[in-house]
Amino acid sequence: MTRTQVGIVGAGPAGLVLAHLLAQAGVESVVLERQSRAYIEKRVRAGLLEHGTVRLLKERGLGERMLERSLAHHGTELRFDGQRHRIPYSDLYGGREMRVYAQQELVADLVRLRLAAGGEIVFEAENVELEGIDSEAPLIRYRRGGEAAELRCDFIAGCDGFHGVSRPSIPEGVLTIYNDRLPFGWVGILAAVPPSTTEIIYALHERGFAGHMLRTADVSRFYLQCDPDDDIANWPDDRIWYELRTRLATNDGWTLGEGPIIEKNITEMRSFLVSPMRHGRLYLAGDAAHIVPPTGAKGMNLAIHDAGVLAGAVASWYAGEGDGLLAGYSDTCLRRAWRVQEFSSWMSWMLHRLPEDTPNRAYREQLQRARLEYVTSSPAAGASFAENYVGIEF
Ligand code: FAS
Repeated sequence: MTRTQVGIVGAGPAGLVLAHLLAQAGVESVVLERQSRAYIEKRVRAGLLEHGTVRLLKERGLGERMLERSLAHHGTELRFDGQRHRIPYSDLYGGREMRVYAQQELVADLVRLRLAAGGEIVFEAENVELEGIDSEAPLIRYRRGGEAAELRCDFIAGCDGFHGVSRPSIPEGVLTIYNDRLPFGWVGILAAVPPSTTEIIYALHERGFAGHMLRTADVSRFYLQCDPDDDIANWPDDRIWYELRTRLATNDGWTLGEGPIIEKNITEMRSFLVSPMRHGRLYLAGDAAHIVPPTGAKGMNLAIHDAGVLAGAVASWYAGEGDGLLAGYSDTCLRRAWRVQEFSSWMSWMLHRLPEDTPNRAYREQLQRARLEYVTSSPAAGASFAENYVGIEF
């Protein structure tokens, strides 16, 4: 059996940032990751860093490569009725910018920096099981290379995402679960084609939502609204490009560059959250505790925010300052999580074609239009959008 102060399950943004911040506070941890290093460093997901996330990574010495290679963004474009409406969110929110940087690049940076600093990450840790989470010495059992292993710790951080083992380890009846599956899904597309825009585009079209995100100078990320239970086999490349061209079209002749599609999959749109985000000595962070629809590009940023709060609370406990911050961990994170849930849900319902069977559909479509016109014409509404999109600071 080995021993550490904090056992971290999951080497995603939450787990890796947590490990770094704990080490900087002199707190030891071991990260247990189910997948291989190569797999997690290739897994395509998020791509937009909020202002607060960039600041945290920079201040903690974790952002050098991100600052070199990422693109700074100062506005976004909403499109409807073939018209383009730019929201200059940096001008509307104190000059704060966002940065486009693929999640897998950030994960690779965090792994490399952690290992270089002598941190311990156990890859391909299988059958992770948590025991004694409501005792003062919880235990993590796992297997590695066919050998059984045990990790005794003071705290366990469940950073193992929505499908991890941490949340289910909390006894029945402890958690209040909030769950809202939206009636639309996204076809997520990664294409080897330079972006046809310098800023992210969100478009509402009568055929459905389309998004033109960016990743690098030669790779672009796109999203197309689809039925949540659709099958990617129904989306051959030529249909994808037809729908993107049609839904993103403008009246001023803007054209979309096309190229080979390197990856495509279907993501459901869900809002999910549990409260409290802890039980005994187990603390949940990131997707293990909450999922937001990707419309607002919030999931990864919220995960990193949780890690920052948890690292501060654990470090304060070890510094002999009592367990006040640990006791307040869940409420602090949930306050932000609910703000992010509300914004992501509001943005999703504003930008997606309403399903045919939506009750009172024609009326709700008018509400959608009124929201779009308000947020693209009123400086006050634009400023509120900017504050939420770039990352609200409580
Ligand atoms: P993660 O899921 O990233 O990491 C959890 C880690 O735990 C994984 O490495 C996993 O392998 C590991 N794990 C799981 N079970 C384990 C076990 N039993 N034992 C050990 N390890 C285990 N967010 C955005 O902001 N913008 C986007 O555009 C966006 N697009 C997305 C597209 C897709 C297809 C998906 C699935 C998500 C997307 N997200 C997006 C959300 C996503 O980025 C998450 O919010 C983010 O990864 C959360 O980070 P973590 O909480 O660290 O969880």
